[in-house]
Amino acid sequence: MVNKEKFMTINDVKHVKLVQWVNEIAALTTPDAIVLADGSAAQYDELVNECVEKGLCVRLNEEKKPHSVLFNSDPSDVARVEKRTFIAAKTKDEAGPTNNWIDPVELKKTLTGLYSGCMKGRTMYVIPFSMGPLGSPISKLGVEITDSPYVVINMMIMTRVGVKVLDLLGTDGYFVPCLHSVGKPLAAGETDGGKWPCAPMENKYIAQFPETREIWSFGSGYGGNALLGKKCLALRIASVLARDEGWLAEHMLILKVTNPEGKSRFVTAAFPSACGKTNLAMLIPTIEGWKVETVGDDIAWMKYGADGRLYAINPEAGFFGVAPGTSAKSNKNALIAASKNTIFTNVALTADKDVWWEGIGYDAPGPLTDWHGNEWIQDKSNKEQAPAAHPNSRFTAPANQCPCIAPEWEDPQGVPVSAILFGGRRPSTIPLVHMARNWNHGVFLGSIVGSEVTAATLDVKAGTIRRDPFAMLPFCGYNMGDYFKHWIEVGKAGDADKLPKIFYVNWFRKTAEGKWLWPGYGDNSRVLKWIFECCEGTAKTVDTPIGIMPTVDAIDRPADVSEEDMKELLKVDVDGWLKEVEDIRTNHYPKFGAHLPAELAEMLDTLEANLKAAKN
Ligand code: O2Y
Ligand code: MN
Repeated sequence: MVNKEKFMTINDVKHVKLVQWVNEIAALTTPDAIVLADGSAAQYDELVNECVEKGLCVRLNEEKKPHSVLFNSDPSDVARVEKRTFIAAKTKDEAGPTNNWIDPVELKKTLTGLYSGCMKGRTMYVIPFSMGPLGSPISKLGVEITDSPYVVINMMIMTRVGVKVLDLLGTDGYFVPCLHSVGKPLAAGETDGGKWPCAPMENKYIAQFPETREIWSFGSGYGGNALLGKKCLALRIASVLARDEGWLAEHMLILKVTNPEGKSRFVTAAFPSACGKTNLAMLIPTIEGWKVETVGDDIAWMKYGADGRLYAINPEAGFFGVAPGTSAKSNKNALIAASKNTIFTNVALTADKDVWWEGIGYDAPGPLTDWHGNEWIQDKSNKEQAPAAHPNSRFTAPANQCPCIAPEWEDPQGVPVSAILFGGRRPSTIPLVHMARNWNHGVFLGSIVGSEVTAATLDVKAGTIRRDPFAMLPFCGYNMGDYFKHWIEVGKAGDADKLPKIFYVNWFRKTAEGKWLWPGYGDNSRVLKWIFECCEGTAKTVDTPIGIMPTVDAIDRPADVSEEDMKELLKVDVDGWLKEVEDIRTNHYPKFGAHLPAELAEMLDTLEANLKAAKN
């Protein structure tokens, strides 16, 4: 039991509405105790100790992973649950064609029933948090109520938590209320018995109420479903705030590129989940003299500064990175960031209490305990062997532990953005890089982002493009057609010369035989260099039917990429693009109906006309 005497309590809170809300939720959920998360290291340690004592996590080897723990979740609670995620706007039309919608009144009724008595036998934690540097004009404050100590300690890494946030809130400051429960009340004398508590899938709800700017999450204790500052607030609710207040809340990494002369530029980039955003944000350049540093790996909030440029902040304070595939080769900086003070979830445990996962870069050092808690012995001859770490296993690591964190990463004013990148996994058609002619053309490129479906699933044929506009498909809190319009409006509000240039990149091109054409990882710095030069006005470029492209000698070629490969990577595949136009015209844009901005329909017509002219 957390010793409440040591810490500030809810009775010390001066914010009248906050206290009222806490009391209301306590009356509904009937917890055994209420604890205020004050943000102190002592409270973090006490919560971790409590979890260790209850068998909910394992303390790792103090020499190999100091001050770190490993949690295993329930097998039904391992990732964001998009089918159980709802935008409860007043009308279905406001939620749009890409979101699950439920009437907010109906949903609140259902959830109030589920929340009733749901914290029985548990402690209710009240977490005041800031998304973004404390006091930044771009930051937003939230308060999460949760019955999960796992959520509290993760929020303490991922956001800025505690007394300083209460000071900023004062007696009546605005906060986004975020309500969370794992949905597993305990009967008198019952314990979790060392098992991750959560509710069955049909009772999981990740609900956003855009009109009232509320988040109600029930039944899942995992990641984006439960750490409500991240996807729920910083993207779904923030996208609504951004629309109404004239800024951008985006699923984007932020990085800083510095050239050999010491000039720096900041770049943001949006890729669908699982396209290597964390790796790009932390890449180690393979070109002499260039440097890349990280501001953020997942979310960017961008607002106009007094000088008319767009400034970005990373609203988060940590990385919730996917573990499998993270190795010294793919992302050494992430491994170092997660080498201490880290919470691991669903990775495998070695005999000496270190962590291991598939793609860590070395074989399992003897028998392991897999993420289910069973003994696991690596059998490389068995291609069907179930993985030791869940494919969506995670590390939660403080951002300031990343060796390449940019000195400006917590600048309350944000960093001035020179370039915005969009990309997806496209084995064919989309070239390695091309630049939009102007802002609206860039918005068009963002709106058509997608990845090719590689293996046939029940509902989609292999080879189909699954569109994920702006990589925001699961994260836009309102009608995606209106969101496109908002991007166009933001462009109109700026001075064309000061707006970031927009690029479409594709690291995932393959030959007909399925061989990668581009090595990716650190070699992506070569593309960043061309993008940097475009911003400087010194790049070698050629105007093409699809936009502005590098000449074939404009990008420094890695030793293992032939000139032929480079030509292929930078070719305009006119027939492939005409198919792309057809797919956008028939399958993608019609979804948005009258909400599709005319500017984007015109861009599609222009692209088609350009391609047809090039063909004739
Ligand atoms: O499965 C989850 O709950 C995590 S999803 C996630 C985590 C960190 C960064 N991005 C994502 C994502 O799905 O985009
Ligand atoms: Mn993400």
